[in-house]
Amino acid sequence: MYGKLLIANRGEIALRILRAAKELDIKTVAVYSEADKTLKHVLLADESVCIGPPASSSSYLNVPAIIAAAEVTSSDAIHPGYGFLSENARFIDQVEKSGFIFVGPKARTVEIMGDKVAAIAAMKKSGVPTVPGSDGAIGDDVKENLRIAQEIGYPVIIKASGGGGGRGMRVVHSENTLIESIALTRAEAKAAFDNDEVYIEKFLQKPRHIEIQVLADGKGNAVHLAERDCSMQRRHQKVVEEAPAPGISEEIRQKIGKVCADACVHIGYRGAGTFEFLYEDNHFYFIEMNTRVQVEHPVTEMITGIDIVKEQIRISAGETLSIKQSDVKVNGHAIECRINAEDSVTFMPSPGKINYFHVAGGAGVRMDTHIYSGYNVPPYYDSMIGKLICHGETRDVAVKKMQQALRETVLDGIKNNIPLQMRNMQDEAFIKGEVSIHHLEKRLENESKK
Ligand code: MV4
Repeated sequence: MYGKLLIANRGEIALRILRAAKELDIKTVAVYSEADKTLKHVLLADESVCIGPPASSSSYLNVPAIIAAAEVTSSDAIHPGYGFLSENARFIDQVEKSGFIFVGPKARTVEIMGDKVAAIAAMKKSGVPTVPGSDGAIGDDVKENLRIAQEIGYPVIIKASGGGGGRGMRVVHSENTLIESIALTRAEAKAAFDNDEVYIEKFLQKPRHIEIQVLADGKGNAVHLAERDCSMQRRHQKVVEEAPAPGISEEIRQKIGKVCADACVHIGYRGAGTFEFLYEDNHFYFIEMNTRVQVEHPVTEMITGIDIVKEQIRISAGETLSIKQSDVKVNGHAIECRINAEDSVTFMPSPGKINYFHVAGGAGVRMDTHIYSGYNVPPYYDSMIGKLICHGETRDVAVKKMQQALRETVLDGIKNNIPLQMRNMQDEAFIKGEVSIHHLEKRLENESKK
């Protein structure tokens, strides 16, 4: 194992990475912006380096500053967390060319997964079920495109290869608007991603978002850590996540999980990763692969007992995966509520000083957060300030625990979404475990009419 890890992120995930490193007896280096001197992990790290002004573009996205910080501190490795540079293939390339270990996949893998057409092609070749659609990027032949969409059957969705996470998509309900929609999506994609490649998929109308967590060592070993359901979302931002997904049997879990683990071996995947699927009418359809640790990884940790961040670090040090598939058992149920500094009705960000923070407690209650009484939430970054995770023997118990944990939490001084999460934990459809990706937005629309 190496001796020093630089954490190229902020907030709760930076603290999460620091804790994992400490457990592995690895020294930590925090890099922080001028707005982040008082972050909890900066105060706890063995060393810290200011890398620039508050704006992310000048600090957490500033590649030369981060590499320089790794150099002056003689760090061995860099953990990117999520967001920022975590899925930037050029960053990975520079990290490795500068002689540091990147905690994550190879640059080439990240590049492929960032190109949705290439990612889908790689997955198809590896035996992963995909959405019926065009075989890769489409051309500009009007007749041919009409034929492709006709064969798929309307409604279809046009997606930009450079998009993902909800950017660069357009739903088409009939052949009347197909050609103009392709042209529009292509033009937007060219402007936004400098890549005008687009492809067509069958539009699934009421899917759930189910994703499979994997770990692979890049040396032929890979396991899956079951699935998460992340259907409770608003504007492509997840709000509540859980594991396992309601209604997925052990047989189905092992079947789709093995497909993902085998695909990891097939493509030479290394590190933690997530296969994102749309799930409708008992079928899984691959849409994207995330090559980073995800915000919602704790629900998987709670049901499997596996520390995903420690595994990422061990894998990056060249260790062989110590977990066999038969070691991975699903125990109980876990739910995560994202805690955001925002108005719980208007969703307007609400940075500012936290006068008082009291964390919920009890068996199976976990709060991953960097905030503390007196901490000032800066206005420059994402409004997520923590995650409350509850684990119970059953899903019903986990919901009850979450209701109580939300009640116990005191977060005074800034507006936050705890009132929204309370409503979510009392939402009948959510409690039944049968919500699609559209459920929350539809409910919010109804609530706003009342
Ligand atoms: C889809 C879809 C329906 N059919 N693809 C949105 C984000 C990106 N990851 C893919 N997305 C979607 N792709 C087909 N063929 C619906 C969505 C979608 C969605 C997916 C996951 C989570 C939330 C979503 C919200 C709206 C639309």
